[in-house]
Amino acid sequence: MLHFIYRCLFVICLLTNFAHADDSPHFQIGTMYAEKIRGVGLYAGFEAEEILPNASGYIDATLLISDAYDAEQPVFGGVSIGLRTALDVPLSPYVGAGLYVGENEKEVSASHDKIDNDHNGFIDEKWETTTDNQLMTAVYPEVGFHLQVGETFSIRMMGRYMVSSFGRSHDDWFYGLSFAFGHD
Ligand SMILES: [Ca+2]
Ligand SMILES: [Ca+2]
Repeated sequence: MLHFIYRCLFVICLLTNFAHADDSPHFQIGTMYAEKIRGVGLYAGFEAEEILPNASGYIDATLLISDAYDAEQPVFGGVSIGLRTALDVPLSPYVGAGLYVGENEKEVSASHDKIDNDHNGFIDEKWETTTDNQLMTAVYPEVGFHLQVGETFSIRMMGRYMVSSFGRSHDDWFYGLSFAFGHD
């Protein structure tokens, strides 16, 4: 799990440098929930304004947890990137779209891979295991409201319909709330 997080932080650092030029990106943190697949999402990252005219872009390190994705290892760690419309008014509806790429991590049997996985000098003992990662990607449209509170703080309420690479029975609406900090 840690290497997911390191990888995500690395990507965020890249974006922070990239987006540093004019407007400093806003730090955002959020949570979301999907009823049908009993999914929970947690994310943190940066949103940069005016990546395109009247549009902001963001990148978040994102954990998605649902036993509909994987009953044994339901925690997927990854990255979300996306774009949202942005109007310079205190309360505004917005639309957006994004992409999620993540993976889980599971221990699987490694008794037939011709590798000494536990480094004890004997190859393919029956208890040897190795780590396997299952990749999931999802694309999503997003709709919601953005509320600017003062100069440095904003709240976003949103729904995103996550269309999963695992198939249509894994698709669901995630409803979320996020908070962003930073100057315009
Ligand atoms: Ca061994
Ligand atoms: Ca082995």
